[in-house]
Amino acid sequence: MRIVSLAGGIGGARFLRGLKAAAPEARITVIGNTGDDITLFGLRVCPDLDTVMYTLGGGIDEDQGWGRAKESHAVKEELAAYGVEPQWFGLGDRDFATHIVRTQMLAAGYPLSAVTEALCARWQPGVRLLPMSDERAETHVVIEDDQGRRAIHFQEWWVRLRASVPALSFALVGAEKARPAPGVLDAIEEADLVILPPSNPVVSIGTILQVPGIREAVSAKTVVGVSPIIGGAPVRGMADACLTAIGVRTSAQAVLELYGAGLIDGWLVAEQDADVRLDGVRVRARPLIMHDAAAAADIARAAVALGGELA
Ligand code: GDP
Ligand code: FO1
Ligand code: CA
Ligand code: CA
Repeated sequence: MRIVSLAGGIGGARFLRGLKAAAPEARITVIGNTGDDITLFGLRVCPDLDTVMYTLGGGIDEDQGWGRAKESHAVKEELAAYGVEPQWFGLGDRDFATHIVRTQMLAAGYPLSAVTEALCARWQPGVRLLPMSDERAETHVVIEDDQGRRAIHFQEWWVRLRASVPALSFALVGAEKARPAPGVLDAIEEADLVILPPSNPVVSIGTILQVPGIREAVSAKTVVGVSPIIGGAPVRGMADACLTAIGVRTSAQAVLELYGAGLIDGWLVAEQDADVRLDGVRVRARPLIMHDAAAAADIARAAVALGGELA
């Protein structure tokens, strides 16, 4: 069986760990969000790709959900001692090595997809991890504060401001010129099932779907989604601030309507959201909190089973 999953960071990565356990025989291709990517200190950082790679490869900081386990911060402290900005983004020493390798390979002319494959040769995530695009397309957020109305990088809004200033809108800068990375459209076309994990519907899944051609390719397949919203709130993170910015309520119903019946065939919701419905979509209620790897595997098993019913 061939499964394609779009994925953001923590929610996507934890679900994928469950999917590997639930479908050990499946060939899984992951299309990762690169809208969160940022260049810092001259280094290219790809938070969502790295979160998937480290989580599936056993190198993640489990409590934090991003960055490396057993991390130290000597380089960050030294940069701060020079007064170098930004100081609001916490890159660890071990993580720095990943960004150095990536930046060196990009500078040598390798596309991000080839770089990601090279990094995964070390981590052996057990899935094929593809960036959504080799072209740069970064999410920016329009905000308004005492400095007026301006657009800032998504990471500045998310990490420095903790989404405390309302987002007026999001823009994927470079989206028109972005093409799906090599292998992305073929993987979708060849898939028996496409799964939308419980990733941020706006700045993770929504971003991937903005790469020209990806939404159309996914819509042609059997697609099962897992709600990242339970009982009117995100399980973790600030997805509610992202949904509010695009005029969508924070509910499993509203996220399903955002994706739409044209895209989604099956929708897994938590038991308290069992009343969710949409014509053309089969809704199933299940415990959806990924307390641990076993819980994530149960959710993934339910997603694959629902996909099997709908195929
Ligand atoms: P990020 O890139 O690190 O923000 O991660 P993702 O985009 O992959 O996922 C973030 C989303 O995952 C948030 O909207 C959370 O509500 C959702 N999420 C996190 N943990 C869980 C969980 O255990 N169950 C469900 N259903 N959603 C979760
Ligand atoms: N998230 C934070 O909240 N603070 C950080 O300092 C931070 C650093 C960081 C470094 C590398 C990396 O791969 C991820 C990092 N994240 C950090 C997480 C990440 O930027 C965001 O959670 C996601 O991009 C939002 O989806
Ligand atoms: Ca992300
Ligand atoms: Ca479909």
